[in-house]
Amino acid sequence: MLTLTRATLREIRMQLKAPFRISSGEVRERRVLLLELESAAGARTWSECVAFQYPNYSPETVDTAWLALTEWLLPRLLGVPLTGPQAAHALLEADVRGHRMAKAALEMGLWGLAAEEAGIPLARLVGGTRSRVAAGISLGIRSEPAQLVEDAAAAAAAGYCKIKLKIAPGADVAFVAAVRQALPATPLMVDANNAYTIADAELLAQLDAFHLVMVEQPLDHEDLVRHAELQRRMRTPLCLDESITSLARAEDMIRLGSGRIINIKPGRVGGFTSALAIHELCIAHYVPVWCGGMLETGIGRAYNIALASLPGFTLPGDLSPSARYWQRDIVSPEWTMDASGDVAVPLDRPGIGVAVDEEQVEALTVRRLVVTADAAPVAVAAGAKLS
Ligand code: OSB
Ligand code: MG
Repeated sequence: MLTLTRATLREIRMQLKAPFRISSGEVRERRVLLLELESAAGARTWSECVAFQYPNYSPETVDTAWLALTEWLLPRLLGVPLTGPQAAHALLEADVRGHRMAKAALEMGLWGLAAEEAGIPLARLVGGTRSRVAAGISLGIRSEPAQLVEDAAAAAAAGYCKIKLKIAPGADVAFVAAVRQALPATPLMVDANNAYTIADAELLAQLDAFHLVMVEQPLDHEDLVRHAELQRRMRTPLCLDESITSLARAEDMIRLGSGRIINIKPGRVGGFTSALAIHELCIAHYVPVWCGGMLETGIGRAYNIALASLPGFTLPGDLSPSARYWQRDIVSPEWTMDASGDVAVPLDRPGIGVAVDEEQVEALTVRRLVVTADAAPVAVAAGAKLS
């Protein structure tokens, strides 16, 4: 039995090495919600919520996740014996709509905790089969094509297996053309983060000329129907990110033909149980998947790397190492990549595979809250009104 007895929520702030721009905004400093979890058996681990400061990627934010975790999610799991981490998903879904990033932070942490308790690597617990995973890089929007070419050339030289270019109206076809000309043979893709509408179909179809591996989430963050129409009008595979928030949405995508590839971010779909189900579905339908990123610290990356070691993750993930975003990461060892663009899956140590630099975390903490099983009955009673 896996019983969560204590959770510590923290918000830390970390400065990115360089501002990261997507179509809906720019991040300079990352506010990150971390969880530290303890079990009745005395195991302890860390997990991370992928929500950003502003609701410009999904409706959730650091502050809504903090609220959801403390008010509704932690109270229903603290002190409750679980047959295993896979039992948490249904409990977190019951009568709480949405808040998937908050749910995922807790649910994934339970997988980390179970791996600690079992004394096995997280990658093994989830069914991973690879010892190395291929890393791609995501390059933010720049004001001039020449700057993007410079970034992309450096990424190719560093060995990245796939280069993703963020695009937006005014920073699209000419930018992609310049990079393709400079790097004729590099696997390239673009990610629009919802910056277009179906009225832009002709412009988007111009991207077919650049032999891209895929075009990620060009249309609305909740859309499936218009993506299906766009996919019919383009040769390049569409990949959905924001629109896939659950197994049901993945089934809808496949049924409607809204895309041919899925970016699985476990933190976006409610956690590992949901991510594993989507992975299975995609294997059954020959839909390639890859693991996306959310500018995580080394804690969040540990979960992504464990997931990416599963057999259906056949495309390089946004798994760039610690030094890509951080002067100093909060894990040791920091995540690194070899010259062929591979990240080693830490199969030589139990749990999430890296140690958390707790002194550093403490120094970066701006708020902290401890919730224990003893305190839970109050909140459980409040929640009980719902059932
Ligand atoms: O859509 O994948 C995205 C960063 C911020 C917001 C959205 C996205 C991204 C990334 C980052 O592409 C990838 C990474 O974490 O390395
Ligand atoms: Mg994306």
